[in-house]
Amino acid sequence: ADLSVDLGRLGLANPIMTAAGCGGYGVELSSVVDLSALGAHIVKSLAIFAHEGNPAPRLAPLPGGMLNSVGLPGPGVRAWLSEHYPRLVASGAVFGVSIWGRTVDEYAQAASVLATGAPEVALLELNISCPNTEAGERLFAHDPAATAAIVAGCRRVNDSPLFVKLSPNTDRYLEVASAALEAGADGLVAINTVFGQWFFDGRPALGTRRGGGLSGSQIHAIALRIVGELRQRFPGIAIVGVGGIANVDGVLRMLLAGADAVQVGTANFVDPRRSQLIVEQLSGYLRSRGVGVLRDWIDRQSRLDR
Ligand code: RRO
Repeated sequence: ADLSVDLGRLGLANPIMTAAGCGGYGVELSSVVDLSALGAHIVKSLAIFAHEGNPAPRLAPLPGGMLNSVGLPGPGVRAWLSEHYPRLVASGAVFGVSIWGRTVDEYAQAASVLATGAPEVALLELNISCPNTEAGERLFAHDPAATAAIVAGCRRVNDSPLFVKLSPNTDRYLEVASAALEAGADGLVAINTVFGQWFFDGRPALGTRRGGGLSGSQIHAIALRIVGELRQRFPGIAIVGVGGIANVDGVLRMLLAGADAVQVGTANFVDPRRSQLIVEQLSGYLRSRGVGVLRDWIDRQSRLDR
């Protein structure tokens, strides 16, 4: 089947991507996953500097999902460029890079290093919504003006398609999305993890007391709702849906909610081959129904919905 999708000026062979942070830097997966079979692989958030991340434990399993306070560890964009980028290019994968910073300028610096050093990067995901930063509640994703400044700063130095990853932990995500698009973003990714905490015997499950990000099936309905709201508000804009997608049913739900493509996150922690399996499931689903083109199926179902 033809599974191709268009995300504005970015075309993908199929709508399934790995979610940032859920497949490392790609090379870790390449012994068990054919990265080139994915719509795209998204590299874990990188900053202009190397960063250690949070104290252990950083992950706590929950029924149907998990809680994380990983805290943005990473080698920094320059080390990634020399250590990982060449191998990712050689894998034949289409890949994007997620970036983050403590200031507007740090986002632009990371985007600038990638613009010169990494021409094969298919998209940049601006991660303004990690719940595990020191900024705590004062995330960029809660602030339309800061978001616009980050997008404009990156846009100035980098021509790649820019996607902004929105937070479910604010009621301002529509305003933030609007500011991002006005400042030159190509599309939106929704959602990052839902801020939460979990206790065992009165002790926090994570090494950080304040809590962390909840992911997996428990946030699926929230992600579907926010993607639906974004689609209504921004009809022609590229939207990537992420949150609790673990199989083809989740993909179809998300596409019908209005996403143009999806990302698979937590399910990859259970089985690193999950994203690739879902591509195969999607093919099989369409084949068994005699559908040759995914986009035709989406159009037809969306009409039935109305
Ligand atoms: O590294 C993390 O703790 C992390 C990030 Br960058 C993110 O965007 N979302 C998340 O749940 N964890």
